[in-house]
Amino acid sequence: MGKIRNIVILTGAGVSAESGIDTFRDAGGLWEQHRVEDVATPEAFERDPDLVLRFYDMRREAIQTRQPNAAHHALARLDAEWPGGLLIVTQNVDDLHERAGAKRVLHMHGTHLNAWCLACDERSPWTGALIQRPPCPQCGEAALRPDVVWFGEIPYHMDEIHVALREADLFVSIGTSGAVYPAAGFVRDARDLGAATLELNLEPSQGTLWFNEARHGPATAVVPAWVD
Ligand code: BV8
Repeated sequence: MGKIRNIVILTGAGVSAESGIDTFRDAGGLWEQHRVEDVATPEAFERDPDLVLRFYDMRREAIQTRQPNAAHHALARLDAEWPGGLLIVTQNVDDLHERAGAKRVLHMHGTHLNAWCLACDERSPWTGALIQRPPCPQCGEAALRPDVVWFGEIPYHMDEIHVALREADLFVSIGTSGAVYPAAGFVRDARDLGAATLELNLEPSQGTLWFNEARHGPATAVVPAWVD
């Protein structure tokens, strides 16, 4: 990779698909006959907390029984070996990048590992089913929600992400449909700021025309081929 010094990698549900974690589109975007966009919102949590907590308990259970795949391992190798700047910005709430050994990872939509207390505003490890209303380890109140970013909520780490995009020489998008903002807009930011852009995805994403290059196929094939 010629004059590439700093790389920003955006990953979505497609990078974990071959680990057996449903993407949002594969599940038909449905949960108990609700559209995911209608379940992953503060309004849904307000209206029917049990439905939302059941959804996240199920997602957390599924993640805990899955393993990183060859795409996660290839990205972890790149992270360990790349001498320049490298940042993996993931939209995923699973921790498969970290479990493959990646270090420079930011979860812009939060993570299934933590719960967030609506009484004391503290985060703590999410240890048991939230549907059981466990007491917050910090304040004891039964007011825990998943520490994930719902639709209409502000993603985490946006400042760090914009700094990394400004310094990026290469922006790579892996396993994302480009349906959800602001993540779906990063390719345009990177391109406007002079980075080369590459899409690695099973099929063309909604933003595919913004990429200089696109390689389509399963992540466990196209990501190691690109890294190695
Ligand atoms: C924000 C966490 C303001 C929880 C998620 C009206 C009202 C309110 C908001 C909006 C509105 N209209 C638009 C918006 C903005 C909204 C949005 O974009 N809505 C969409 C539906 C139009 N966004 C927000 O609300 C965001 N917040 O805008 O705040 C703001 C913004 C900036 C700065 C300040 C303030 C918050 C969005 C975050 C929502 N939370 N997740 C949870 O996970 O449960 S989003 C969730 O869905 C995922 O995290 C992920 O990001 C998204 C799904 O996207 P993908 O990861 O791409 O997954 P998908 O299934 O769609 O695609 C999979 C891809 O993989 C496919 O392309 C497929 O081909 C490919 N694939 C499949 N298998 C493989 C593969 N590729 C390779 N190999 C394979 N084997």
